[in-house]
Amino acid sequence: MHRVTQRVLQQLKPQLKALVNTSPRVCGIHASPQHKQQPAESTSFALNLFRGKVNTEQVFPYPDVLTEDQREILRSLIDPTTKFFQDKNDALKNDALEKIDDETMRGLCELGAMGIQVPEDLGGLGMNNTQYARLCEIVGGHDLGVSIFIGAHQSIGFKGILLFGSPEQKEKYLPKLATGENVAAFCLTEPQSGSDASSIRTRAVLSEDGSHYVLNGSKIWISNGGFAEIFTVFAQMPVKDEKTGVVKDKVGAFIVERSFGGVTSGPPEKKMGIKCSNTAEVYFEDVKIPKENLLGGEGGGFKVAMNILNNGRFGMAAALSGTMKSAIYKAIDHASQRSQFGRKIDTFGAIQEKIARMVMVQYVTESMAYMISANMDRGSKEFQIEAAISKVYGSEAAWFVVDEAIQILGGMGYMRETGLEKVLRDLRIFRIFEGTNDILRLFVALTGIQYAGGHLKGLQKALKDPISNLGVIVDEGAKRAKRMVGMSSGLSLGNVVHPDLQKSSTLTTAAIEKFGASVEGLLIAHGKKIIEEQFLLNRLADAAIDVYAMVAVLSRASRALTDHTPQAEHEGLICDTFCLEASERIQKNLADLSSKEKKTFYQNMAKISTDVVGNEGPIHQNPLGF
Ligand code: MYA
Repeated sequence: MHRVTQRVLQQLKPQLKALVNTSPRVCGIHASPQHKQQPAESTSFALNLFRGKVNTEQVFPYPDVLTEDQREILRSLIDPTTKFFQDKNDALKNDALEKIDDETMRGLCELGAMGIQVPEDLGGLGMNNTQYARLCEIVGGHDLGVSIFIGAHQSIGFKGILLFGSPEQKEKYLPKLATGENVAAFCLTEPQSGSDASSIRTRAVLSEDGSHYVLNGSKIWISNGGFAEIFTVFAQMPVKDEKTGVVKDKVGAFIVERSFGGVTSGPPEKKMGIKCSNTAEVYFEDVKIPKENLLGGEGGGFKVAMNILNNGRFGMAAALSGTMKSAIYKAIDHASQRSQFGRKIDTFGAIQEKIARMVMVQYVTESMAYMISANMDRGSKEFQIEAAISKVYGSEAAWFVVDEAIQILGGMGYMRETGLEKVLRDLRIFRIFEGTNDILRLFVALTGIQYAGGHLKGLQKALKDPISNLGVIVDEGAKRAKRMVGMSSGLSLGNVVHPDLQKSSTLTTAAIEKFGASVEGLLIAHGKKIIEEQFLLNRLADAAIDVYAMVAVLSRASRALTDHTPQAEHEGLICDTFCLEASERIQKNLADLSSKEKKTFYQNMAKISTDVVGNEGPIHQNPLGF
């Protein structure tokens, strides 16, 4: 073994020791089971990022999964769907009336919009995730309130039946759900249980004769909760551990019909936005659920819930990329018509910077959404980190884009009739529901750290038996030795990125190397205590989001350039411009992880907050002193 490599590994030994006790359970949030001990190699690009590794399988070349037939079917639906939303659905009227009228509901059902992914033999359109994403984009571009109605129904309401249902359950429920004869809702959140989803108190107990469960409890903020007929309900249930015989409560998932009796709903909630969608409390009082309506097995409900949410999140990114596109059209239309100071305002740098940034983040969101949907369609099971990233990125990008569109339109943007005011109100909830962006950032950072930590533990084991593990040790040692002398460890995307984008490619690989080294640095510095370092975890998550964004646009723009599409040059420009800015943000976020000044800053922030909370309000007085 090379001398430098040997020395580096000797230095690393005690640091790796600190990782041995890293608990898999981190702040409630912990990684998937395969990542608990010695994690398997993952195909997820985002997970590997935490090891400073590039796995291009999911990201290069930019995936294209549609067959000619699927493309044709989708094309045939785009015009009628767009026309329906332009001619038949009045988003501002829905917002004012706080409901979707019966005719619009009927129209949506006739379009097949209630069963987009239900197999054709069960009455749906049989679309895959990519086709679904394209339709979500149209809905999101016209009316986010309606998108919640149909999204709560199929993206989460009956998704559990699609993903985990038995053939009998599917046959029984999906046909009426696909046509919209029955509407579905997803019942997880409770008054005491929001982000901490496993702390729900609603309970289901098996009847004495074992024929049914008896469900009691209540749920809040349930989309479609006021009128849904079919509910996917999460509840605690007693489950006996086969090994120990100990009975413990675990979450179960149940298909509940309103017609079972004992199911009631509260009045529609008054909300800031998405007003035409119904949100209500749902109460369950001694509801008798047939035993066969359990989903995902006894105590398997938490996994069902997480998988439903993981599966639906890319749809939100797709819908929001449609929302952003509509807002961009409005902003451009105004900026190119409006003259001030003797010039069209789109010729001013201040407006150009806004428009360019709006277009870039829309491009990023769209690139992520279709990359994830394609991987899901290719059968990948490892997309939860990417899906969470797309939800966080898309919801923040859309807020930014619509806010800037309002700014470009000035006074006009603030007027209700322009329609943007409604969209901004609608958008606010997207950073809160389906997993708050705050909890999803922690989820991304901690799941990734745990995966990387598992592999470092593997390295530590290898160091105990260097002879049998020489290959691993030499590779890892060489990587670290190069890093220590400021050299690249040899990562390259050169063979998959188009030659015109080499500069962005180099920025991306540099960011990935720095990212991997930063994760290792965090683990070595904090060990299992990293779970308490939320100031750091947030910055790490932001860097991960930016790296994934860079890779998504690099891949998409490379494909455009390789295929010589008419838009390729423009896409290359977007890609290079975005990567330049994103790499600067990443460098800053990663530098902040180990900066002494920043440490003081985090401590100050924690103290200000603790002081103010302790004082039950701001401590400083008005400058006048009274
Ligand atoms: S619905 C309500 C949404 N609510 C939430 O999203 C709740 C957020 N909370 C959580 O996700 C969890 O509680 C967190 C962890 C993440 C905080 N994938 O001990 P644990 C596994 C796979 O860490 P906790 C709404 O808003 C984990 O590996 N597995 O868990 C609708 C472990 O497994 P094992 C996961 O601390 C709005 C086990 O679970 C995941 O309790 C309407 C326990 O882990 C995961 N993600 O929680 C929207 N997380 O035990 C309408 C954990 O085997 C739709 N695990 O090791 C709109 C759509 C618009 C588009 C449509 C247009 C048409």
